[in-house]
Amino acid sequence: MDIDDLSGVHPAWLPPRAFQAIASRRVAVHGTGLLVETVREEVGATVTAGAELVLRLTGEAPSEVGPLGDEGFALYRRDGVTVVLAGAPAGLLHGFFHVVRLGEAAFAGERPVERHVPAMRRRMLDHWDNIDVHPVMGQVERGYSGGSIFWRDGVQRDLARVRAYGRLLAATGINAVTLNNVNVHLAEARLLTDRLGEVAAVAGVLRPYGIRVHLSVSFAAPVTLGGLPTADPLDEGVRGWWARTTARVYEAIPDFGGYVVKADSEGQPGPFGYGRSHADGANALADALAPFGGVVHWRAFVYNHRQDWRDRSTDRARAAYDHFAPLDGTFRDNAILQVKYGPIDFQTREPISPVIAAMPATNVAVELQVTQEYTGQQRHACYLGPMWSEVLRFPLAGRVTVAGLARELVAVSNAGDDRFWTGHPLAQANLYAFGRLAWEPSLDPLSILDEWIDLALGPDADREALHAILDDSWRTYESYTAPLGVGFMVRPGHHYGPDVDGYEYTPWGTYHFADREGVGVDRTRATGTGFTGQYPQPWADVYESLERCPDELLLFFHHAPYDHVLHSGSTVIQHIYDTHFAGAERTVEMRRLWERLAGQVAPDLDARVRERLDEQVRSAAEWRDQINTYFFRKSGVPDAKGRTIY
Ligand code: GCW
Repeated sequence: MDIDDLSGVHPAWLPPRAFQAIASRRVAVHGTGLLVETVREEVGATVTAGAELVLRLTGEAPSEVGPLGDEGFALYRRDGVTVVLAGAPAGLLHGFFHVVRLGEAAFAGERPVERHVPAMRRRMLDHWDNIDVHPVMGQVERGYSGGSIFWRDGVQRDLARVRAYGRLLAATGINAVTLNNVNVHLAEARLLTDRLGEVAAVAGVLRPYGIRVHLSVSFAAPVTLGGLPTADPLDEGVRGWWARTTARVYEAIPDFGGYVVKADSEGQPGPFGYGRSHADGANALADALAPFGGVVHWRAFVYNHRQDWRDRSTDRARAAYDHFAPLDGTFRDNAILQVKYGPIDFQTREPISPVIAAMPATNVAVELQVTQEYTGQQRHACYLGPMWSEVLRFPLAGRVTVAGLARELVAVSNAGDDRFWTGHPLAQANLYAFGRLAWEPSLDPLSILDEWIDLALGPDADREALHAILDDSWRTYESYTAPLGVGFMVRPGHHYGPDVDGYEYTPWGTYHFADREGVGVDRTRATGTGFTGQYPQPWADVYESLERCPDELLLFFHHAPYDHVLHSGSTVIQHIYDTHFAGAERTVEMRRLWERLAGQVAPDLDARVRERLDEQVRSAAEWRDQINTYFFRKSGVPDAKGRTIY
């Protein structure tokens, strides 16, 4: 299949079937503007009289509706007419896709006025796409869905696929996309200057869907692209270069979103190289963007990746807080600190990053990972909605949740040029769920899954079987991989499959410290790295205490003896054995459940899911056997149930 030909591409959650309810009705669209035109195009023919669906752009919402802002909409149904009202074109587009999601339900009975306004002002997907194929990371860093939809082998691709992507994203509520990898190589760096035309072309294609384009830029760009002797953020020449370069970007793309920066992180250049703070660095770029209304997303993922494993005083988990919390209040308004949800790195289970609560005077974006780098790489079915929902609802600062503290939600996309978009067809649900949760973090992740099933797989697909496969799949994945929040234990480099000691003696700062007595990282204030002290109460004390610490995070915070009794009543070692046997067994059950979908979904999709589930079953057994054998050999404690451990 030619990948630029959309005919073979799965329609994901926008199949023609999803539009039936609208297509069979008389629709009126009132208003002007690019996004209103998009709605008109989606609707097809519109009428002026006798409409059963009215989509109206109006400055005025009914008095019982509060302000709708730039993107919100109101929906009601009275006297047989369904009405969507919006104050701005983007709101009308989101309202339209909401009606698509509702389907026939949008045209039933009466509906009181509902107000839908996004909780997060920016809902952004970052692509870790490279322009040239990177010798180690490939076309898309941590991409498991084929190639990039933007570039292939150094060249920009036909944009038909990008257009289809924009449409899919708009239908979930996404409004910003960063095109290129945060690890910026020279080819991507040049998107800012002589390759700007490529960015403008993508912006032109995504604009009708209400999506603004952002770029990852290199902090060293004034040197590498501008030929200046320094990239010192306080140097006048450097500031002038950013100002001029940014002005040219806005000449080409007036609604350009802004920059994303990974600085002083895993080898990327940054302000530390010039003896400056990260606020100095972020503010220099923020100042260049401010006249045009742009923003800089400055990543907090700053840590020492050249650590000595023998040194027990350095704790990677502490790094972001240690670097950034003292800078609270010194960032410009248009500088947004982008913080990974956990203190380490997108693990299957981590505590919430304490940075999110530590910077009340800073705009914070929380970053999630839709691409399943550490959660099965789209070979394992792992529905992440429940994890993200748990993260967003977590009361980190008194009663204030993560969703309440974050101004924005960002995630690394899992989409590529694969015919199902996401490699594993069931991983589409993750992309869909991210957009929906970013719009409304209080949504139930299992209802979101229902929406996706309805739209993407249709009414014939066995919903019960799909829920049985996916609802707990994140916890299942957790159960057969690294235990009790300790993280990693993956194969170095590509991060797929088990390798308990793979990172144990490396410089990366991700250790489990298993010995014959116990396992886990002592991050307490009393005897460990003191990381627990970065949390507000009650968490500082809850995590500090071996007794009070939640089971699922025990080994993140404590070096616990194998015979320590968990809240569940099991010991650490027996928990490891039990969960690994049960988790691997569960994947066999998932594989069996999929059989119920035979004949209910397209044959190519069916075949792809089977192939992936087979691999999941194989891989889960490998995880089980390696983890169980490792801990049996370390501890000498046999399985109480006498099962096979090698
Ligand atoms: O999870 C790690 C990945 C890197 C990635 C880095 C980051 C883009 O292994 O591939 O680099 O995080 O978030 O910057």
